Amino acid sequence: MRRKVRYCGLILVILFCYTEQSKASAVSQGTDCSDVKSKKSQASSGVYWIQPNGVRAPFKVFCEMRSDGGWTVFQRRSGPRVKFDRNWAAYKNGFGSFTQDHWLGLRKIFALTKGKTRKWTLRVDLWDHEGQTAFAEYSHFKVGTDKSGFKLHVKKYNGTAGDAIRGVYKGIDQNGFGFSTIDKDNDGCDPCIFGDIAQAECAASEGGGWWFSRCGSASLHGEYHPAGDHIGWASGLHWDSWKTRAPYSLKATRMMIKPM
Ligand SMILES: [Ca+2]
Repeated sequence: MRRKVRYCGLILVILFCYTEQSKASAVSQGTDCSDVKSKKSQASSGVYWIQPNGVRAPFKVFCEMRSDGGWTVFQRRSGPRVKFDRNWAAYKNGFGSFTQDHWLGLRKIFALTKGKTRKWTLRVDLWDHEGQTAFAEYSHFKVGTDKSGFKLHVKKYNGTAGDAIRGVYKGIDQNGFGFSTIDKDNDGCDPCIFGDIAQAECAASEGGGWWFSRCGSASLHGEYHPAGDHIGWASGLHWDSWKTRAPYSLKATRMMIKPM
Protein backbone atom coordinates (compact mmCIF):
# COMPACT_ATOMS: atom_id res chain seq x y z
CA MET A 1 0.00 0.00 0.00
CA ARG A 2 2.76 2.41 1.07
CA ARG A 3 4.63 1.66 -2.16
CA LYS A 4 1.46 2.42 -4.18
CA VAL A 5 1.05 5.80 -2.46
CA ARG A 6 4.70 6.63 -3.14
CA TYR A 7 4.22 5.62 -6.78
CA CYS A 8 1.10 7.81 -7.17
CA GLY A 9 2.95 10.71 -5.51
CA LEU A 10 5.76 10.40 -8.04
CA ILE A 11 3.29 10.47 -10.95
CA LEU A 12 1.66 13.62 -9.52
CA VAL A 13 5.05 15.34 -9.18
CA ILE A 14 5.91 14.49 -12.81
CA LEU A 15 2.49 15.75 -14.02
CA PHE A 16 2.87 18.97 -11.98
CA CYS A 17 6.37 19.63 -13.36
CA TYR A 18 5.21 18.97 -16.91
CA THR A 19 2.28 21.41 -16.55
CA GLU A 20 4.53 24.07 -15.01
CA GLN A 21 7.02 23.65 -17.83
CA SER A 22 4.41 24.16 -20.57
CA LYS A 23 3.08 27.20 -18.69
CA ALA A 24 6.61 28.62 -18.43
CA SER A 25 6.93 28.73 -22.25
CA ALA A 26 4.18 31.39 -22.38
CA VAL A 27 5.87 33.75 -19.91
CA SER A 28 6.59 37.14 -21.42
CA GLN A 29 10.27 38.02 -21.85
CA GLY A 30 9.59 41.73 -22.40
CA THR A 31 7.10 44.27 -23.75
CA ASP A 32 8.77 44.06 -27.20
CA CYS A 33 12.09 42.85 -28.67
CA SER A 34 14.01 46.01 -27.66
CA ASP A 35 12.94 45.35 -24.07
CA VAL A 36 14.08 41.69 -24.34
CA LYS A 37 17.47 42.86 -25.63
CA SER A 38 17.87 45.57 -22.99
CA LYS A 39 17.30 42.94 -20.25
CA LYS A 40 19.77 40.51 -21.83
CA SER A 41 22.26 42.22 -24.13
CA GLN A 42 23.64 38.93 -25.51
CA ALA A 43 20.15 37.69 -26.54
CA SER A 44 20.33 36.30 -30.08
CA SER A 45 17.80 36.61 -32.93
CA GLY A 46 14.92 34.17 -32.61
CA VAL A 47 11.37 33.62 -31.42
CA TYR A 48 10.39 35.21 -28.08
CA TRP A 49 7.20 35.69 -26.05
CA ILE A 50 6.36 39.35 -25.56
CA GLN A 51 3.52 41.20 -23.83
CA PRO A 52 3.04 44.88 -24.74
CA ASN A 53 1.54 47.06 -21.99
CA GLY A 54 -2.24 46.77 -21.83
CA VAL A 55 -2.34 43.42 -23.66
CA ARG A 56 -3.99 40.53 -21.77
CA ALA A 57 -1.85 37.58 -22.90
CA PRO A 58 1.72 37.25 -24.19
CA PHE A 59 2.25 36.35 -27.84
CA LYS A 60 5.16 35.09 -29.95
CA VAL A 61 7.25 37.25 -32.29
CA PHE A 62 10.52 36.92 -34.15
CA CYS A 63 13.16 39.27 -32.71
CA GLU A 64 15.95 40.52 -34.95
CA MET A 65 18.71 41.34 -32.45
CA ARG A 66 21.17 43.86 -33.88
CA SER A 67 23.89 46.08 -32.43
CA ASP A 68 21.40 49.01 -32.57
CA GLY A 69 18.86 47.09 -30.45
CA GLY A 70 16.12 44.47 -30.64
CA TRP A 71 13.72 44.83 -33.55
CA THR A 72 10.23 43.26 -33.46
CA VAL A 73 9.65 41.67 -36.87
CA PHE A 74 6.10 41.78 -38.25
CA GLN A 75 6.67 40.74 -41.87
CA ARG A 76 9.11 38.46 -43.63
CA ARG A 77 9.09 37.09 -47.19
CA SER A 78 11.83 35.00 -48.79
CA GLY A 79 10.11 32.39 -50.94
CA PRO A 80 6.87 31.02 -52.36
CA ARG A 81 6.03 28.64 -49.52
CA VAL A 82 3.86 30.94 -47.40
CA LYS A 83 1.05 32.39 -49.50
CA PHE A 84 0.20 36.05 -48.94
CA ASP A 85 -3.02 36.12 -51.03
CA ARG A 86 -5.27 36.01 -47.96
CA ASN A 87 -8.38 37.74 -46.70
CA TRP A 88 -9.02 40.41 -44.06
CA ALA A 89 -9.34 37.94 -41.15
CA ALA A 90 -5.93 36.40 -41.99
CA TYR A 91 -4.19 39.81 -42.20
CA LYS A 92 -5.87 40.85 -38.97
CA ASN A 93 -4.83 37.74 -37.03
CA GLY A 94 -1.52 36.84 -38.71
CA PHE A 95 -0.22 33.79 -40.57
CA GLY A 96 2.93 31.86 -41.55
CA SER A 97 5.85 30.55 -39.52
CA PHE A 98 7.77 32.80 -37.10
CA THR A 99 11.13 31.30 -38.04
CA GLN A 100 10.38 31.64 -41.76
CA ASP A 101 7.97 33.77 -43.77
CA HIS A 102 5.10 35.33 -41.87
CA TRP A 103 2.79 38.26 -41.18
CA LEU A 104 2.37 38.99 -37.46
CA GLY A 105 -1.15 40.40 -37.84
CA LEU A 106 -2.64 43.90 -37.72
CA ARG A 107 -4.16 43.41 -34.25
CA LYS A 108 -0.74 42.70 -32.77
CA ILE A 109 0.93 45.55 -34.70
CA PHE A 110 -1.81 47.81 -33.30
CA ALA A 111 -1.26 46.45 -29.77
CA LEU A 112 2.48 47.16 -30.05
CA THR A 113 2.19 50.71 -31.42
CA LYS A 114 -0.99 52.10 -29.81
CA GLY A 115 0.64 53.52 -26.64
CA LYS A 116 0.77 57.32 -26.44
CA THR A 117 4.17 57.62 -24.78
CA ARG A 118 6.26 55.34 -27.01
CA LYS A 119 7.09 56.28 -30.61
CA TRP A 120 8.26 53.67 -33.08
CA THR A 121 10.68 53.44 -36.02
CA LEU A 122 9.59 51.23 -38.92
CA ARG A 123 12.39 49.60 -40.90
CA VAL A 124 11.77 47.92 -44.27
CA ASP A 125 14.66 45.76 -45.56
CA LEU A 126 14.70 44.74 -49.22
CA TRP A 127 16.82 42.25 -51.18
CA ASP A 128 16.94 41.89 -54.97
CA HIS A 129 17.94 38.85 -57.05
CA GLU A 130 21.35 40.39 -57.92
CA GLY A 131 22.70 40.39 -54.35
CA GLN A 132 21.91 44.03 -53.56
CA THR A 133 20.07 45.27 -50.50
CA ALA A 134 18.40 48.54 -49.54
CA PHE A 135 16.32 49.85 -46.64
CA ALA A 136 13.69 52.43 -45.81
CA GLU A 137 13.11 53.71 -42.28
CA TYR A 138 10.16 55.81 -41.10
CA SER A 139 9.79 57.67 -37.81
CA HIS A 140 6.54 57.71 -35.77
CA PHE A 141 5.14 54.48 -37.21
CA LYS A 142 1.80 53.23 -35.92
CA VAL A 143 -1.41 51.70 -37.22
CA GLY A 144 -4.90 52.96 -36.36
CA THR A 145 -7.73 50.98 -34.82
CA ASP A 146 -9.58 48.08 -36.46
CA LYS A 147 -12.45 50.54 -37.06
CA SER A 148 -10.12 52.88 -39.01
CA GLY A 149 -8.99 49.93 -41.16
CA PHE A 150 -5.65 49.85 -39.28
CA LYS A 151 -4.72 53.11 -40.98
CA LEU A 152 -0.99 53.60 -41.69
CA HIS A 153 0.84 56.45 -39.94
CA VAL A 154 4.47 57.34 -40.66
CA LYS A 155 6.49 60.57 -40.56
CA LYS A 156 10.07 61.13 -41.64
CA TYR A 157 11.70 58.85 -44.23
CA ASN A 158 15.37 57.89 -44.13
CA GLY A 159 17.20 55.22 -46.15
CA THR A 160 18.58 53.95 -49.43
CA ALA A 161 15.46 52.40 -51.00
CA GLY A 162 13.53 55.65 -51.53
CA ASP A 163 10.17 56.62 -50.07
CA ALA A 164 7.79 54.23 -51.88
CA ILE A 165 5.14 54.69 -49.16
CA ARG A 166 4.66 58.29 -50.34
CA GLY A 167 5.01 57.12 -53.95
CA VAL A 168 7.04 57.80 -57.07
CA TYR A 169 4.43 60.23 -58.39
CA LYS A 170 1.78 62.49 -56.85
CA GLY A 171 -1.61 61.30 -55.58
CA ILE A 172 -0.63 57.81 -54.43
CA ASP A 173 0.62 58.52 -50.88
CA GLN A 174 -0.18 55.42 -48.77
CA ASN A 175 0.41 57.29 -45.49
CA GLY A 176 -2.96 57.79 -43.77
CA PHE A 177 -4.69 55.03 -45.75
CA GLY A 178 -6.46 52.01 -44.29
CA PHE A 179 -5.44 48.44 -45.04
CA SER A 180 -7.15 46.66 -47.96
CA THR A 181 -7.58 42.99 -48.78
CA ILE A 182 -9.60 41.13 -51.39
CA ASP A 183 -12.64 41.36 -49.05
CA LYS A 184 -11.96 44.83 -47.57
CA ASP A 185 -11.69 47.95 -49.73
CA ASN A 186 -9.91 51.04 -48.34
CA ASP A 187 -7.82 51.77 -51.45
CA GLY A 188 -9.27 55.05 -52.75
CA CYS A 189 -10.09 53.60 -56.21
CA ASP A 190 -13.70 53.87 -57.29
CA PRO A 191 -12.35 53.11 -59.88
CA CYS A 192 -8.83 54.41 -60.62
CA ILE A 193 -7.97 54.92 -64.29
CA PHE A 194 -4.50 53.76 -65.36
CA GLY A 195 -4.17 54.42 -69.10
CA ASP A 196 -7.06 52.50 -70.60
CA ILE A 197 -7.55 50.27 -67.55
CA ALA A 198 -10.19 51.00 -64.88
CA GLN A 199 -9.04 49.59 -61.54
CA ALA A 200 -11.56 49.38 -58.68
CA GLU A 201 -9.70 47.04 -56.31
CA CYS A 202 -5.92 47.24 -55.88
CA ALA A 203 -5.86 44.05 -53.76
CA ALA A 204 -7.37 42.11 -56.67
CA SER A 205 -4.62 43.09 -59.13
CA GLU A 206 -1.61 43.49 -56.80
CA GLY A 207 -2.43 40.50 -54.60
CA GLY A 208 -2.40 40.15 -50.81
CA GLY A 209 -3.23 42.93 -48.35
CA TRP A 210 -1.59 46.35 -48.07
CA TRP A 211 -2.18 50.02 -47.29
CA PHE A 212 -3.03 50.64 -50.95
CA SER A 213 -3.69 54.22 -52.01
CA ARG A 214 -4.83 54.50 -55.61
CA CYS A 215 -2.72 51.34 -55.48
CA GLY A 216 0.63 53.18 -54.98
CA SER A 217 4.34 52.40 -55.23
CA ALA A 218 4.86 50.01 -52.30
CA SER A 219 3.29 46.57 -52.40
CA LEU A 220 5.15 43.69 -50.75
CA HIS A 221 2.43 41.03 -50.55
CA GLY A 222 1.81 40.06 -54.17
CA GLU A 223 2.57 36.67 -55.64
CA TYR A 224 6.17 35.51 -55.04
CA HIS A 225 8.36 35.03 -58.13
CA PRO A 226 11.72 33.23 -58.24
CA ALA A 227 14.49 34.83 -60.40
CA GLY A 228 13.81 34.49 -64.11
CA ASP A 229 10.06 34.04 -63.67
CA HIS A 230 7.66 35.89 -65.96
CA ILE A 231 6.09 38.70 -63.91
CA GLY A 232 2.95 40.64 -64.80
CA TRP A 233 2.78 44.42 -64.28
CA ALA A 234 1.05 44.30 -60.90
CA SER A 235 2.11 40.88 -59.59
CA GLY A 236 5.11 40.45 -57.28
CA LEU A 237 6.89 42.29 -54.45
CA HIS A 238 7.38 45.97 -55.28
CA TRP A 239 9.18 48.97 -53.85
CA ASP A 240 9.07 51.19 -56.93
CA SER A 241 11.38 53.94 -55.62
CA TRP A 242 14.22 51.34 -55.51
CA LYS A 243 13.40 48.88 -58.30
CA THR A 244 11.13 49.99 -61.12
CA ARG A 245 8.12 47.72 -61.14
CA ALA A 246 7.69 45.94 -64.48
CA PRO A 247 8.88 43.28 -64.83
CA TYR A 248 10.69 43.13 -61.50
CA SER A 249 9.79 41.38 -58.24
CA LEU A 250 12.05 41.49 -55.14
CA LYS A 251 13.78 38.41 -53.74
CA ALA A 252 13.11 39.03 -50.05
CA THR A 253 11.59 41.61 -47.69
CA ARG A 254 11.38 42.22 -43.95
CA MET A 255 9.44 44.78 -41.92
CA MET A 256 10.18 45.44 -38.25
CA ILE A 257 9.85 48.06 -35.51
CA LYS A 258 11.84 49.44 -32.58
CA PRO A 259 11.09 52.29 -30.16
CA MET A 260 12.53 55.64 -31.30
CA1 LIG B 1 -11.72 50.44 -54.36
